[in-house]
Amino acid sequence: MKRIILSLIVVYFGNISANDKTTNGNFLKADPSQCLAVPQNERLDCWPGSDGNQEKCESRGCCWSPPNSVRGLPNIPYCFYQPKAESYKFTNVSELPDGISAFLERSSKSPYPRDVSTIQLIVTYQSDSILRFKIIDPSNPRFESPFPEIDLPQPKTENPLYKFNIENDKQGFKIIRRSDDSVIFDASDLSNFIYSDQFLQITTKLPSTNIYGLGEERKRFRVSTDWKQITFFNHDAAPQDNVNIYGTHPFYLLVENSTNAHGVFLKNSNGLELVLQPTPALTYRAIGGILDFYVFLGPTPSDVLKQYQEVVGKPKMPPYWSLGFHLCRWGIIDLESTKKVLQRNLDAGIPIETQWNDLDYMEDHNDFTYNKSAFGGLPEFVQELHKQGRRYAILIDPGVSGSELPGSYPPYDRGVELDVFVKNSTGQIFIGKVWNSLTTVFPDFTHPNAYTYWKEMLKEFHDLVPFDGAWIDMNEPSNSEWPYGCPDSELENPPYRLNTDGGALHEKTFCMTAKQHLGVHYDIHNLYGISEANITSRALSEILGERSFIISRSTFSGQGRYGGHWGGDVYSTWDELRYSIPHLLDFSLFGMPLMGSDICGFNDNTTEPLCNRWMQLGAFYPFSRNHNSEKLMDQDPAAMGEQVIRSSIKALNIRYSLLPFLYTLFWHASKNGSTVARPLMVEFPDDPNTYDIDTAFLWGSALLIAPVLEDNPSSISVYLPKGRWYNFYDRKPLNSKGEYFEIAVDRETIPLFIRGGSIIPMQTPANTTEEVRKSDIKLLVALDEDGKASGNLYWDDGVSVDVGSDYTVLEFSAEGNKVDVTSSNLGRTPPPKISSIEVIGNGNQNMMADILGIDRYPVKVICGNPTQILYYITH
Ligand code: MIG
Repeated sequence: MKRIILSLIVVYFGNISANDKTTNGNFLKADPSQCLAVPQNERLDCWPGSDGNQEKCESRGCCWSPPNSVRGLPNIPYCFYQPKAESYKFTNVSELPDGISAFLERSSKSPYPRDVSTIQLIVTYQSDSILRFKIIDPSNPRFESPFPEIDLPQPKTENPLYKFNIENDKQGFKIIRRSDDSVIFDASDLSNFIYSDQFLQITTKLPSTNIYGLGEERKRFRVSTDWKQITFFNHDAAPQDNVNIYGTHPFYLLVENSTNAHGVFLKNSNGLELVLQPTPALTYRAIGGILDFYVFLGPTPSDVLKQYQEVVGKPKMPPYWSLGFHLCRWGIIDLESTKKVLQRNLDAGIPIETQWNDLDYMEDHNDFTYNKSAFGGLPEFVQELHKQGRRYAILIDPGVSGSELPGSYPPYDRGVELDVFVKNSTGQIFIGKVWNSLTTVFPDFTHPNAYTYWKEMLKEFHDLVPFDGAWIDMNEPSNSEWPYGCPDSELENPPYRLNTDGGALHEKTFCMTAKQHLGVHYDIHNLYGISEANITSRALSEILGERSFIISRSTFSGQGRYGGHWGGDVYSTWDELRYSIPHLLDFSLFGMPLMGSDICGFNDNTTEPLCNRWMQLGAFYPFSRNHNSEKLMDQDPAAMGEQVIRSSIKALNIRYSLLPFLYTLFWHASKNGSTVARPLMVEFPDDPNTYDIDTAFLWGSALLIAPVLEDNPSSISVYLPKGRWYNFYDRKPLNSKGEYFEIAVDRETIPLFIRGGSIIPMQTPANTTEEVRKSDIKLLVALDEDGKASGNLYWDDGVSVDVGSDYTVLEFSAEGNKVDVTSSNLGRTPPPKISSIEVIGNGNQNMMADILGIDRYPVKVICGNPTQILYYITH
C-alpha cells in the first residue's frame, strides 16, 4: 500500500524543481513565497487545535506564520496550507441518469492515521431544487446515521436549478446556481481535504456572510464568520459562548448577495467541528462517519426551509392544549406546594393550562415512581386538573436506577429481561450515575426492544398517574460518574481532539466505547436524544390515544417530527432574555417550531424587572413555560408582584386570543415546513436591513413581536419592513419605507404590530384553551395599501393523532368592499361561528362585509367610523 502512495507522489510532484525536499516522509516543505501570498482571511488551518508549533506545522508541509502584533486573534491559524497543497484527484468520473459517480485518489498522505486512499463521490440530482452529494469509502462501509429518517421519492428532475461541476484540473468541484452562476458550494480547492478514518475535513467557500443556523449554540442569529468555531457534540451544559450544548443541527441557510437563498445540511452523527472564517468560508471537520450533504437551492429562504424539511421531516402537529401557558419549576418538593403555586396563579388570574413537576415527584429520583408521602394524592390531583380542563406534565430522565433490590423496581428488571440497556465495551451493562442514589443504567433507544420496554414503563406509570405530557431531560446523554472508568481506545482518544467542553469526549456522558444496538457510542452519541424522543413520542400517543406532547433537551436534525424543545438552563439575565430569540429562531430553521426558553430564567435568581419583560416575551414563544431551578426564589408570575402579574395577564390574554392563528401556523408548518416564529429575514429576504435582526420576530407573516429587552426605557426602536403596519393596541397605521420607528413603551406592554394585508382569526381569551376554543371567532382584517388582505384558519379537534378529513380550513380574503370566507375543507368538528369582523385601514370608505361561501354566516354591518370600521356578523 505504502509503495503505491509513494509512487503516486513521484508522478504527482514530478515536475517540481529538485530544490523542494520532502520532510517527514511525505510532506513537501512549504514554499515561503507561496505562504506569504496567502491572505490572512484565506488561511486554511493546517493544525486545528491548540497544540501546534512551528516544527509540527512544517512537518505537515504547511506554512507557519504567527500573528503580527496588530491583529493577534488566537483563532486566525498560524499554521496553514500552502496554496499548492494537494489531497485527492478525480480519477474516474461517470455521468449517471440522476447524477454522477466519481472516484478520487489520495496523492499524499494526510497527517491523520488511516487515510482512505480511494473515495467515491456520489451525486444525486434528487429534484430540481435538492441535490445530494455523498462521499464514501467504496471498499469499506463506514458508519452512516439512520437519523433523520429520510424517505425521499425517486430522484426526478426537469429543470434543475443547479449544476454540479467537477473542475477542469480535477482537483475539486462546485455546485452552481444555473440562473446567475453563483457558486453555492465551492470545494474547488481541496488542498485541505482529508478523508481518514477518524478525521474528515472539507472546506467550502461561501458566497456571502449572511449565514444562519448551525446549532445548537448560544449565538446571534446571523452566525459570525470571524473565525467562529462551532462544536457539535451533544452536551449537558448551560448555554454560554463557544460551548457545545444539548443539540446538533448541522444545517445552514445562506442568503446570497442576489438575495437568493440556499441551504446545506450535513447528515453525520459523529462529533463535528465547523469553522467559519471571513474569506468567507466554512470548514467541516467530522471525527467519523461519512460526508453526506444535501443542498437546497431555494431560491427563497422559505423555499430552502421547506426543502430541508422535505428531507429531514416536517414538524409534528402539537396538541392544541400544549399552546397554552405552562407552569413549572424544579424544587416544588411536595404536592401541597404544587397545589399552592398553581392556586396562587389561578387566583391572580394567570391562565395556567399545564402544571408540571420536575424530578421532585419521584421516589429517590427514580423514573416511573412517585413519592407516595410527599406526593401522596398525586393521581387525584391530576384527575382534578383534568376536570378543570387543565393538563399535567412530568419530567422523565432516560437513565433508571441500577441499584434497587431485585424484584422491587421493574424499570431495571424488565430492562435486563428485554436486554435493552447500553453495554460497555466488554458486553456488560454500562454503569454510570445521574440522579439515582447509587448507579444509573441507560436504555438503548436504538435497540429493537426499546419501544416495548419504554412503552410498558410509560403505560404502567400512566395507569397510576395519568400525565399528559413528557419532558425528556438529560438525554445528551448526561452522566457524571464512570465507576469502572473508560477503557483507553482510539474512540476515547481519537487522533483529533474536538474542542468539546470539559476536554474528554466522555466528559459528562458515556464512554465512547459503550455499545448500543446501532453501534458504538462514539458514532451515535448525538443520536441518543432523538432516538429517545422518537420512541417516547410514539409510545405516548399510543397510550393516550391522542397526539402526544413531548419536549426534549437533546435534539438532532429532523427531531421536529417527534416534538419540541426548550432552551434549557438559561441564566436569569438580560443577556439570556435577548439570546432566547435567536435560540428560538434557530429552531424555527431546524424545523422544530415548538420551542421556548425557561421564562424568567432558570439558573440564579431572577429579578422583578427581568421577569416582567420575560413573561411578556415568553407569551410569544411557541412553547411558553415559566421554569426555574431549585433553591431559588419563586418566579411564578403570582409570586413576582402586581407589575409582573399585570404584564403576564395582558400578554397571555393576547396569546390566548391568537390561539387559532398560532395553531393554524403550526398546521402550515407541519404540512409545508413553514415557520411559526419567523425570522424577519425569512419573510423579507429582499430587505438586507432584516438580515441582522434578532431582537424581534414574526408569528407567520402577520404579526411582528418586538419585545422590550430592558427594564424600563421610554421607547424602543422597531424596524418595520416596507409596507403598511398597524400598532396592535391602538390600531394606528404605520406606513414604513423600510425604517426604524421609535415606539413609546410602558412597563406592562409588549409592542406588537399587525402587518397590512393580513386577516387574523382570533377568539376570546379565557382561563384554559378549552374555554377559548368555545368562544366565537373574530376576524381581524388589516388592509394593505391597496385595500386587500388575506388569511386562513385551520381547525380540528385539537387532539386526534390522525384527523383524516375531519378538519376545517377557512380561507379569508378582503378586497374592495368585500370579505370572503370560503372553505377548502369542512370537518365534523367545525370551528365556532365567526361573530365579528374588524376591518382596519380602510380610511373613509364604507366597506361592506359580505361573507360568501358559507351560508351559515350571514353578515350585518353594525357600526363604522372614519379610521376604524367595525363590522359584526350576526347569526
Ligand atoms: O441536572 O431535573 O435542564 O430544566 O429542572 C439538572 C432538574 C437536571 C436539567 C434541566 C432542568 C431541570 C433539571 N435538570
